Amino acid sequence: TAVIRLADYRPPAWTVEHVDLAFDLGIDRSEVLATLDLVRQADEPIRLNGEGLELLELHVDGRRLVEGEYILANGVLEVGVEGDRCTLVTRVALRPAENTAFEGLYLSGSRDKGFLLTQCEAEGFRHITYYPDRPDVLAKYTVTLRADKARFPVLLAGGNPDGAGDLPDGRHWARFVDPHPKPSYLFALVAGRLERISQDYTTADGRKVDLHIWAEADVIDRCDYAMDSLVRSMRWDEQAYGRNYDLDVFHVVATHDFNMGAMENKGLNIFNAKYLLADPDSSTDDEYRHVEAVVAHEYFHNWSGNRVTCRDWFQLSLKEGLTVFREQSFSADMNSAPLKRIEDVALLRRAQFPEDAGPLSHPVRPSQYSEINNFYTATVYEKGAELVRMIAGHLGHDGFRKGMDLYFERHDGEAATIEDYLKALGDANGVDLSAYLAWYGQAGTPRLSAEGRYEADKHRYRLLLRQRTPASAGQPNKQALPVPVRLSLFDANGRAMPLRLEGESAADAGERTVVLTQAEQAFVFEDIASAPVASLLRGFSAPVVLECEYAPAELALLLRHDADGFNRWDAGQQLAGLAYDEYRDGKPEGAAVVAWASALAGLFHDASIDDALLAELLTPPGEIELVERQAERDPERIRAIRRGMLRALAKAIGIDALKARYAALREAASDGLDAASQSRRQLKRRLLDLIALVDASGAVALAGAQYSDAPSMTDRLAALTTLAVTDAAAGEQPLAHFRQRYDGNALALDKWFAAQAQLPGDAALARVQALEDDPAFTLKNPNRVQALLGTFARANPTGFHRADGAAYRWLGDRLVAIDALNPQVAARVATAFNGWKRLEATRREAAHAVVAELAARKDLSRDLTDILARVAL
Ligand code: DPP
Ligand code: ZN
Repeated sequence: TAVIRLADYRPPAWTVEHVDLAFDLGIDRSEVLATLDLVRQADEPIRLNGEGLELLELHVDGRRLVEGEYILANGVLEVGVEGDRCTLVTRVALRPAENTAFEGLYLSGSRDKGFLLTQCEAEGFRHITYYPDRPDVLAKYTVTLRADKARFPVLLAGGNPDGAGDLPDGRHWARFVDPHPKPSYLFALVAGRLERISQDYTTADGRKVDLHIWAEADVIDRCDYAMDSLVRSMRWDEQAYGRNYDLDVFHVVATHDFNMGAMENKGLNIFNAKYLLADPDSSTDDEYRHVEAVVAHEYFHNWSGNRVTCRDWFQLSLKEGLTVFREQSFSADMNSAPLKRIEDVALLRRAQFPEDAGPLSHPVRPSQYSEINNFYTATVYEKGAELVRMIAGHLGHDGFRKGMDLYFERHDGEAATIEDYLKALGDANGVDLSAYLAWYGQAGTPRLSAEGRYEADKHRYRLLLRQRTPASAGQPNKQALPVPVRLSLFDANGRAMPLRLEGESAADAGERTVVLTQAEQAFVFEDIASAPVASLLRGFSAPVVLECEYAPAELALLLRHDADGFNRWDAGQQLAGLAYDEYRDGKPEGAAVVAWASALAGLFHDASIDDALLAELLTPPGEIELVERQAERDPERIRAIRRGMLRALAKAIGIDALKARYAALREAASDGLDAASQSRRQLKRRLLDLIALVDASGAVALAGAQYSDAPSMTDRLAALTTLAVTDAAAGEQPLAHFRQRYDGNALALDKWFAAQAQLPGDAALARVQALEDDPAFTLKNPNRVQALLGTFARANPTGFHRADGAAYRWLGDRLVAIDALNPQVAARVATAFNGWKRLEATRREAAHAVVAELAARKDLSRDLTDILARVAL
């Protein structure tokens, strides 16, 4: 397969000033008439991308071309023309109902009831018409939709409405004009039977905007929370970044058939229903937060992505990392900031660190790809957001805002690069940020080692920091990066000490940031009265793995006293890691186990700690992160050790105390969405799981009662999971009840599939296979595939990695079947094989056999082939 390289970038030879698209829409067949006003930029023929299109007509400047006057090969239409401008017209036919890959124009739902929609990022527009389908070609769009009025009463496209009316034969039309030049990946249309909810909004700069959220009739009453989130996002972007919305209408549409989470098409966002619909009866608290976050994310793209877009797909993180960071800040403002930080870092460690430690590792700005769809990764998104966060921290709040203002102003209407971004932020502040560029180009998670030495006679504390990034494919030697380390020093009573570096005259208050720029640097703090405990990387100030040899008592001190909520949690995570090591090494009474359990048992009774934070503190690193603490991966053993630790924790707190607290939380329960109610539900769930480890029958009784009278999905699903994990027989009846209660509710059924896909052990594969026979299961729906197959392969280590390799072979078969329908989904599920090399020998061989066999096939999609080729290495 062809490899595309950043180093080969060349500006477009022809740009598009204006494009006029006229669609005649039908489910089996649609036609697209495209009129492109092209402008020459270089002495080359016009080359337009197009895939899977039936070319009906081609005209250049009014003259119809016949075969031989153009070249059509390998997805490119090539036409040689004289002159510097030309008008090129194509008419093509498409087959939406046959499009199971959900890229380009396709049908969501059934033939009788479903609706038509598009997905163009990254390269879907070439499945709609012939076009220079690259993000650095920005054009103004006029779009006319025509369709049968009864079958397609609603016609939507991006931009402002510009007329609509009836046509003969029961058809109608609608036109849209987008005044803002945009790349083709931001084009969208929707046509079908949809209901809407609407709201008026006036921007800070006085524009009146009609907000509409569209969904099918059976779910339209679940869109209110998304509308509320949208309004708050719009207000927040005005206040935090001075960014106003820029069209007269803003549409958001929900679909159950979507490859991604959501899509920021200009003026017409399209959402996977999973991230738009929410109601207490079918959505968990986590899902409410996801809806809020994704609505915000897509809305924020209107500036970070749409008004300023990416020059090429290598720059994807320019919009995604930045927009994730903007969303994280928004969510932190809307909810608890430390909890949001904990959630985001936990995700980074669970998803991005393993990605960056294996064969799929790539820089935040990759230097090459063969299939761009495979680079919508945790590295580009989540690590990319961490890079923006570091830079924002470097500039400070006001400096970052000044920098962002200049970036938006300087590059409005342009396709920009990471260099442009760093330059604008630096110029606005009179600083040079180019050192951060290395973070964008270098793969792998840096290791930061810290060694503190207290010199009692001189009252000095010397902190030696070292960095090292492990070699990765194509990058044997890594350079030193700027690593900001936010830190505090605590005395033995848990008080933060004033900080004065050698050579400075005045001391800072209890926290400051030092920046490591070399491979190794020492920082000497003066006037330190007693041996301190260092709280390092506060707020997770850089995306690194911290290696610091803390004594268990030191971590316990931070866990008790650190005022930084994130670091307090992280001290607990590190201490739990040490406790894990002791368990692994046969020392269940070791110092770390005791320190961890007794510190948490103490905090359990500390009324000043928020319930949700306590729930997080009571959760050690998961089975997937703990892999890092094993030379070879044996999921059964990891799970057994982790459960042993949790049992010790439950015993240290005491079963009576756990039950009493659970009862009190249940007493105080409400179905409200306020933070306190959500926190109570989260802690309740955690306690139920801890109780189950020491008193299984007691937990089953509590969970049974909780399931029966649960006022919300959060409580219901938590109880269901505890029941199914703790006692298979006790889980049967509630699982059957849940299945029936939510029949026809796709998002609730996804949770039912996912909950069972996670049940551990050797029985898991047979259970998943039986679930494939459920009438609600289909390989055609991405959410359903992710719920059952994706959850099993990624979140059920003991089930997926069974020693006989049966689950690997089964998933291999399914990947081939999914790939024939939807390559993007197949490729995503296939990443579950990423860590096969770290498995213990039997499993490793079994996984390798499957991966190697698949990688040798010649009949798979480019998406899946690319993942397999890299994973197999
Ligand atoms: N729709 C995806 C996102 O918003 C890709 N742009 O992240
Ligand atoms: Zn995005």
